[in-house]
Amino acid sequence: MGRVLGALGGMALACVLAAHAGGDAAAEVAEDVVAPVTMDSFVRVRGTHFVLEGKPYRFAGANFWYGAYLGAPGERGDRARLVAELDQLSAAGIDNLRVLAMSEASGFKRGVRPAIMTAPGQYDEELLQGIDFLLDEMGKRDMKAVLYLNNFWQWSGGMSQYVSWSTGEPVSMHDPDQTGDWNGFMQNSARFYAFPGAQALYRDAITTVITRTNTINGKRYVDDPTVMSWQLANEPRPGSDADGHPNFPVFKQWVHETAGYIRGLAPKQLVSTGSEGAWGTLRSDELFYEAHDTPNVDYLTFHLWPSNWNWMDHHDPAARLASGTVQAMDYIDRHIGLANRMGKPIVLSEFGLDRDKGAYAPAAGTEARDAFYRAVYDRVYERAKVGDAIAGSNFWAWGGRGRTPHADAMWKSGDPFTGDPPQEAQGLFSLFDGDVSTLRIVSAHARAIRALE
Ligand code: IFL
Repeated sequence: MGRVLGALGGMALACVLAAHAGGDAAAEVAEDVVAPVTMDSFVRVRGTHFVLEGKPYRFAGANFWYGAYLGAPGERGDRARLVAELDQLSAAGIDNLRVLAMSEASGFKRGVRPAIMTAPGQYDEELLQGIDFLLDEMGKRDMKAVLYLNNFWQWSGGMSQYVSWSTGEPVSMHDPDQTGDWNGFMQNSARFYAFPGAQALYRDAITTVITRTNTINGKRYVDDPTVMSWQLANEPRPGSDADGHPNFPVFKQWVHETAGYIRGLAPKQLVSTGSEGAWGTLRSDELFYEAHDTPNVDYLTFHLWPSNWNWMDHHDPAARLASGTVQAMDYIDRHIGLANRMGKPIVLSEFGLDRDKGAYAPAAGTEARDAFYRAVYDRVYERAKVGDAIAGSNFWAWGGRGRTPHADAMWKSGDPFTGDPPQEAQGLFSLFDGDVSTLRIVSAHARAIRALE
């Protein structure tokens, strides 16, 4: 359906999709002109750019960490919500979604429940079917998926849970939501890179997902052009800034070997790390560069978190908006410079800011956030326009119609999902379905970046 829909504008696209979902005559026509899957159908790297169907591929995307959870069958997921939100995203011009594709059952206070890996080497088939459904629906809308296969942070179990399985130590010993010790948590999470048992289990998880055949459409994941890229993890770090330096060599080796392993399984698709950039690599541009300077990593990623990094204030993002934006622009420029130097594309695969006055409610204003999104998109566009290595962005995060039922806004098992994972207040960085002004900014950027030659 790709080439046919590619020529249509946003609203027309939404109409065609609505018809397609209904299975009427319009859908039959669309089915008749399905383009054959060739290597051109996969996003590939050419120099510092992506190409798709012989043309540059530049995108405006979203983070949708729980997309696969919504895709699970029956009561386990919420397929009606997922379909409606994919339609809304697609109509807004968002064609690239970054999604969690593996989670591990853990005792973390703020870990997501249920998990895809229920015990070492055991998987919840219905949650895996959630990935199937998501990919199938994304494919119908010409969307591309970036799937991450692990997490440095606690909210999906992640690396710390593999450490726990290897050592027998309960994760509660290092749970930052209980101890408040983030450095201790990070150092413990980074032990993951060096444990052979943890690596064997992680590779089992990688293999389980990547070699899967989609139960909805019969496609092998490795043959599905909907998958643009596999990411090693969400925000993998060598350890804490204070104590992580000795871990750097093993971290770098892990990047190289894991990326190579994934490439061997999925040679038609791309491999990226999921890194935050220099901020997550011991605050060093050069170490970030060094960790990614392997032919097994196809492109670079970086993240931008001005309030988390204290360049702006969580409780009043307007207060230091101007100075924080200057720092943010510098961070963007430096990373594009590193990518130009390495000769690979780079993607800003997370950025976000709080609502006005740090509120969580969808009704609260987004003036500062809108200004920040605009500044980020303008810089991405300007740099892409002159041929620099920046290829796309994914805002953090799509909250859609998710709403917290709790006064403290903290997630509890069974609650609807929002863009904010369970360790954070629901609404902190979410872009909700009714955030009209922000969505308008995203859409305008999507149109502009796609129109670049
Ligand atoms: O929720 C966080 C997520 O774990 C991430 N980066 C920053 C987000 C907002 O704090 O990957």
